[in-house]
Amino acid sequence: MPDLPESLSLYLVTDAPDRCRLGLLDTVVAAVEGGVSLVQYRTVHAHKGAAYAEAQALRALLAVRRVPLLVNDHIDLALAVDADGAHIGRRDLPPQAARRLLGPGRWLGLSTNNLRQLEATDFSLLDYIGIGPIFPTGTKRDVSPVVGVEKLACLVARSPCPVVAIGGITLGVAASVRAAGVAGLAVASAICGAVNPAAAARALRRVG
Ligand code: TZP
Ligand code: MG
Repeated sequence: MPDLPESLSLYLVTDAPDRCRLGLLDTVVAAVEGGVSLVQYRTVHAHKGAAYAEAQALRALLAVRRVPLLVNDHIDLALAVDADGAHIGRRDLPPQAARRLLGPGRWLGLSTNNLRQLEATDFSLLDYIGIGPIFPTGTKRDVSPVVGVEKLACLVARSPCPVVAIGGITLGVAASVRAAGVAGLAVASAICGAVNPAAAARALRRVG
């Protein structure tokens, strides 16, 4: 698999299947064809068996394309499908517990919204952080306050590890977000909700 931060460059966060115009798996295949460099499987499934089956299908299709897979929130699912790592938020398992379960060989990312959180972070446990929401988003409920690109640039400058920006990122704002110095753009609806996810990914990939 490629290294971080190269893999972070265009980071696809999977949206709910009914928000993926082509369905989840075909959307991911098209997005990878367009240049997505990593996929985070994010699900709000209450049914863990169904989530496991989806994650396994993603693992299989991404492995042959040599694109890393991360699992959002669920460390058990990440281990069960032999994912490349996991992404956790501030209401998930704490980073120390997540790292203990994942071991040293998988990537771990943590959501971060502000300087207070950044300063309290033990970066020795992490491979990257996700900062957001940069702009308003309709994809996730209960998001933290909007960060904006100026504050993003300040947080990037203070982060000892690579940063992906997330939340409301579309083609129209991609250049301004890249200019903040991030390692990558994390995108859900701008790719999953596109009529042509491959073209949407290709256009985002060309920016920066
Ligand atoms: N975390 C912060 S914003 C967000 C997540 C999972 C949703 C990103 O989705 P979109 O559609 O790219 O705004
Ligand atoms: Mg979470």
